Amino acid sequence: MGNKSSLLLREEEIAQIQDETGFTPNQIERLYSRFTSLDRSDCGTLSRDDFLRIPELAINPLCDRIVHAFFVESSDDRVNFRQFMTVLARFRPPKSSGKRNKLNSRTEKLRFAFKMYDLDDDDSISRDELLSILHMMVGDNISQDQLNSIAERTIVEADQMGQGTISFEDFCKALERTDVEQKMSIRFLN
Ligand SMILES: [Ca+2]
Repeated sequence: MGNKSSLLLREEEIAQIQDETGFTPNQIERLYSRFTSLDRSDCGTLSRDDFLRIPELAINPLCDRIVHAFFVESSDDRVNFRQFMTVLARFRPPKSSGKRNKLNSRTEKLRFAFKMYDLDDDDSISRDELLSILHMMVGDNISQDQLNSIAERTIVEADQMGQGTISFEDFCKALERTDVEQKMSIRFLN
């Protein structure tokens, strides 16, 4: 049930979120209506289960990791609208409408992608972490031996320090020629 009117965004909240994320007020209101439709219990926050009701997300093989990214800064396993917008801000195209903002810079996009791989949050990607992400992406379509050799080769190619793991610097270097800004952008309607 809940009282829908208490869930309306106030103007100062819109201004604050606009300032923090660079989204336009119009985009913020549209995303807020998406947010409230996912919030089945009308409590102003989302649970992991609420996220799983986004069909595009539920079919993504990296769904768990993506959902996890929304909860990194949450202490109680719930995500409020501002936290939700801060994560989405990383997917704004670099030259989108709205204010300039550092959240959608190349470095922030790379940092976000890096964290998807770094399952134990120790700031490096180990061979096992790489393997488990590869496994999530391809499922059983590729044999374990082939996955092992892909992981091995990726580490050898990316690892500049010879530590057998991929640091954030290695990761950026390996993706130097990749158009991360485009690949990690979502067009949000204005
Ligand atoms: Ca790690």
